Amino acid sequence: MAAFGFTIVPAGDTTANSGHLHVFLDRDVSPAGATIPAEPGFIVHMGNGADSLKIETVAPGAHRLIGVVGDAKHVPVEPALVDTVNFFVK
Ligand SMILES: [Cu+2]
Repeated sequence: MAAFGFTIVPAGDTTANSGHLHVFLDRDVSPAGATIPAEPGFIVHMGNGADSLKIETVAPGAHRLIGVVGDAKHVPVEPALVDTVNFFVK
């Protein structure tokens, strides 16, 4: 994932216009204004400031992956920075 006009930083960093990435795999995005939950393999906090993630436990079939930027406290930034990819695993 890439961000433009926004800086990807580790969780806890309160620099303006920054945040860290979250991945929702086959899960709906959690409500705006609320802390993003964690669910291993399905809702992942990339709290180390990474911009890529490897998930090796995805079952064959159709999937939806949603990337969400959260702030230092794991709450989605506003306005929301979200993107969705649908993909198929053979
Ligand atoms: Cu987080």
